[in-house]
Amino acid sequence: MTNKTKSIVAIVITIILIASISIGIGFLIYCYADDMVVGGDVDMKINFDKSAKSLGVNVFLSAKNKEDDIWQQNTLPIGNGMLGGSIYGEVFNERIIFNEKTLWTGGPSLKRPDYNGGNLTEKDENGKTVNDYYQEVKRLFEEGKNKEASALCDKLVGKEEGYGAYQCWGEIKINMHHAFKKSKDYERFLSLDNAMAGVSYKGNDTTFKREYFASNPDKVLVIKLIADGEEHLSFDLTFPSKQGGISVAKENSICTYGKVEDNGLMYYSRMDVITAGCVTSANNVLSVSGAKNVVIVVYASTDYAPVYPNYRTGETQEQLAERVSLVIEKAVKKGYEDLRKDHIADYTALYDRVSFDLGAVKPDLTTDKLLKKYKKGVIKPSQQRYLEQLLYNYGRYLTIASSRKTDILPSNLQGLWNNRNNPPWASDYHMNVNLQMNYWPTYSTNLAECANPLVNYIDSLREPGRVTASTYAGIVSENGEENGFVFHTQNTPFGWTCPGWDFSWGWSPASTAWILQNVYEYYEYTGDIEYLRKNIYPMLREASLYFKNTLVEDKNSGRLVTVPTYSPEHGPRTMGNTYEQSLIWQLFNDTIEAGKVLAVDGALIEELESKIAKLKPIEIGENGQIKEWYHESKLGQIGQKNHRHLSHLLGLFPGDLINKDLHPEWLDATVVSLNNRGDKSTGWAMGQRINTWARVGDGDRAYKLIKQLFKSGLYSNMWDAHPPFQIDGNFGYTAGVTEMLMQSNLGYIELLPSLPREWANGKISGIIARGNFELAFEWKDSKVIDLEIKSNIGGKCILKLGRTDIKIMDSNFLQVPYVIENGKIKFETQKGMVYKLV
Ligand code: FUC
Ligand code: CA
Repeated sequence: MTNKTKSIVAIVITIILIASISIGIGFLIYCYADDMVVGGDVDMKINFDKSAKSLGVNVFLSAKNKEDDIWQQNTLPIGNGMLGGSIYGEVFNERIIFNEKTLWTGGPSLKRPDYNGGNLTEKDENGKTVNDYYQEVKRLFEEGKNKEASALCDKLVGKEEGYGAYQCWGEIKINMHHAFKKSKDYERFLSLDNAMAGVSYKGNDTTFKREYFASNPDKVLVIKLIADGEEHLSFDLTFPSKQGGISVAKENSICTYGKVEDNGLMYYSRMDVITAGCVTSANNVLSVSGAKNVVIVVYASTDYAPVYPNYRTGETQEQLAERVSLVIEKAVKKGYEDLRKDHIADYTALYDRVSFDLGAVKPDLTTDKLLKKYKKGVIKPSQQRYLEQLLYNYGRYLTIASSRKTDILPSNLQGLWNNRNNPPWASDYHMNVNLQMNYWPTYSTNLAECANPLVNYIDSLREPGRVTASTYAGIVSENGEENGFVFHTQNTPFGWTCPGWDFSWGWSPASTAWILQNVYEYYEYTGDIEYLRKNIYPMLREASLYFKNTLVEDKNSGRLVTVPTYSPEHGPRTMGNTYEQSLIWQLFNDTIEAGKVLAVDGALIEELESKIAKLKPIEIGENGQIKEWYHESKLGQIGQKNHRHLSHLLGLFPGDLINKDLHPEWLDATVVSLNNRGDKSTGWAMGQRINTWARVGDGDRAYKLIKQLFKSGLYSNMWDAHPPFQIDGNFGYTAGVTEMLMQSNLGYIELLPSLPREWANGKISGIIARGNFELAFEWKDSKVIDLEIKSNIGGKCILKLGRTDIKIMDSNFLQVPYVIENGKIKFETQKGMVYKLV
């Protein structure tokens, strides 16, 4: 190298060095000179600058079908519990997929006169009933003939015919006759603050705006279109059914109706247009022209009723039409402004109960772009906190949109949004984690009434569940005497309670015990004793009877077990396993607790107490793990490593069996097992991991999973990707974050049990602890600095704060006496009083 080249090289290297250092410093400044403020008021909005069709899709999370991908990744959901829409926001050919929660195939039908919830009641070609096989499987396991017993389990299945699927109702289509070819300044958003969605764009100097919402008080879905400028609105409106129904346009209404081909379920929808512009109708089309603003109101219903065994209201087509029309006419009369006002008041009454603040600042980027930055790891902390807050609030938004107090069905695998007639897993009610997860955040985030449809749905499964208990397990309830009901992995609105058509995913009596934990939590959080007495306890009692009656003694271990058992969805079939034993333990535990609160069933409670002691769900294996099967010794010897289900760890979350107070060694073993299951999973399995690590008390690990979820588990519309879209993961996240900030399942309230380093400063208010204490607190440098507790029903409050140097003042500024026991603060509260800790 000549001297000249040497010096050029040196100069180039120096320039590169200086450049990279400044880029580095620049990036650091960009990241950390970030104006995070706890206490700011930040709009919670999912927004895009493109319509669903124009926004790209994530190929890694793809459904492999373009149409499905555009829908599941990019549309924006609105809902009022019973019905909803997913909005594309197309400028020229607007589409809104319309859904109503009861529109299902399957169940009773003229085609299936013998429909009975899928139970196999006939004898098979060997002249045997499923109960014969059940008894044989039990005997073989008892005799230690595991191979024969396992093979015979395949006989313990249900039918497939008549299962059905949640259906897509149809599509609201608005074909605009714009005088321009291209629009500008496009925006599409969903505001979580008031449950309003919107689209706006400009064309020929006119601003076009649309607003969309689904009102719970008025039951209708509403769309308003506005043209602000020279141009007018002119478009064709149709509402084709996805069920082949007839659509008739007349004056300013379109009525779409028919019967579901498979089961004769009647459906009827009516859509009315209100405008000062001109409306004409022909066939199935309403044509609007010369309008400055147009309001579209939609309502729909079916003749489904959640009543065994017919599941129909008994209405005639005319009565159904009249019921739907009355709702529409009332809404039309009320007018847009009042509909909107009442909708927002109704929604915010629920949504505003909780506010969560990690110091986010409203970013000036669209949601898809923010998510991309999060994925690439180049997002500012204030923007990252924004997305984390947004996803938290979204879980609450989606709960309010898909499960309201008076709904006749709970939210399903997709909440209530569905673009096809053969959705994944029929978009049904899955109970080996999914429906449970849908309702994990409901109580703690102050939405207890949104769980009423769940409690009622489980109640509605008791009658058909008795048929399953007797058909398979020979547990007969007769002459008004209840001996037990049961259902398995998957359910429908038509009392489908039999095991699935394949044992390896379909057999799961423990699902019954599991979902009853969600039901019992209604009481734990609200403290509503009358509701416990009338609605909840009868279910707990009857399910406990089923398990009490099916438990047998395992001669080898002396343990009381159910037979056969299967840990979802891997490993061998055995006599008892940790999954089933833990869930029965929880059910007995809750039944005993409830029985004592109500002072009823003394003898039964005593019997359950003697049985619960013999369940012995937890054993620790050679590698210090929680065994999933009792014959497991080394970790990983049985089953699939990294399996998504955490079935043997349910005693920790959502259960009360494994905890740091009573059995720290079990908690340690849970950590070994959790590590073995790994941090890489998808959809709900990430949600479950976040909650479980939160219960372990490891906030940094829970946060690592949150980051992973943001990087690989969300679509642009922030729906959770299993993939495909499955809503449980959204609810799992919201529950998990709450669990990181507050836990209350061990008889006391613990604040910040799993706070990650990244969330060192923050504020949350309105969340609920068991015992119905409403909490508002702020933390700084990972320590609680401010706490207010509202006692909604009175009673003793026990607190674990991490500090005891406090003073308690009530709303009358009087100092409240307290005692300290084992580092916990205990004081008596009065109903309605707010306590301030200083
Ligand atoms: C359970 C899970 C599946 C899926 C299905 C709906 O069976 O194991 O992953 O989420 O539910
Ligand atoms: Ca409990």
